[in-house]
Amino acid sequence: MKSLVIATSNPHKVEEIGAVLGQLGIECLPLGDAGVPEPKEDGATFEENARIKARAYAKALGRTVLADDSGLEVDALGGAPGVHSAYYAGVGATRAERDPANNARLLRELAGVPDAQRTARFVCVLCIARPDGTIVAESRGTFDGRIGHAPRGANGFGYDPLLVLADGRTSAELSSDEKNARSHRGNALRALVPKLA
Ligand code: ITT
Repeated sequence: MKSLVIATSNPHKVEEIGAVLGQLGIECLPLGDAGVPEPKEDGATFEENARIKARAYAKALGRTVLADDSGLEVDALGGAPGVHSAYYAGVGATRAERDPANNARLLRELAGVPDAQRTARFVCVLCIARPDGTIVAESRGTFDGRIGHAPRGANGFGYDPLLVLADGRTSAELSSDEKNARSHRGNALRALVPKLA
């Protein structure tokens, strides 16, 4: 398999997936303006949602595609926002509006929670499906840290400015190469590629 359609509406995912898979010799193609309606992500797990997206886009495009379902699990919140990460605050028409609103809600929910109890992780589940719905490969990766007390850093997207890593930087203070080398998405991609052989 030398090229793959990345079935996501999120340009940051396309960039991160393309950087890692490009180094592994796989060309990544964005959805572009194919006009495929976004499927309803009503699964209870990242795995279910990744399969929903992979199958819907593969069927609509008639091509083998890679889908990514990801989010943030916060231990003090019982794993929330989890599969609801993208729309946690429930407001915002665009990603640029939703991300800061989601971060603000997360900080409100964790007000007064001490550092030791602010453990969290990003989770990424990847799924490759064929147009007939066959799942070709799946993988999962995680990225551990703690939720900070204020956003920090200008790189990345989503909750990156709030995930504080062991070295004290946030995920949004990593370069894209550093993030890809350590992240949930990078780890899931490196676990996926051997399954494609
Ligand atoms: P698609 O469903 O079209 O792929 P999406 O952005 O809506 O795009 P998800 O449903 O998987 O994707 O939601 C993932 C959310 O989790 C995303 O909006 C971010 O808020 C958060 N997230 C996922 N990966 C992240 C990362 O690497 N850094 C920061 N936040 C991340």
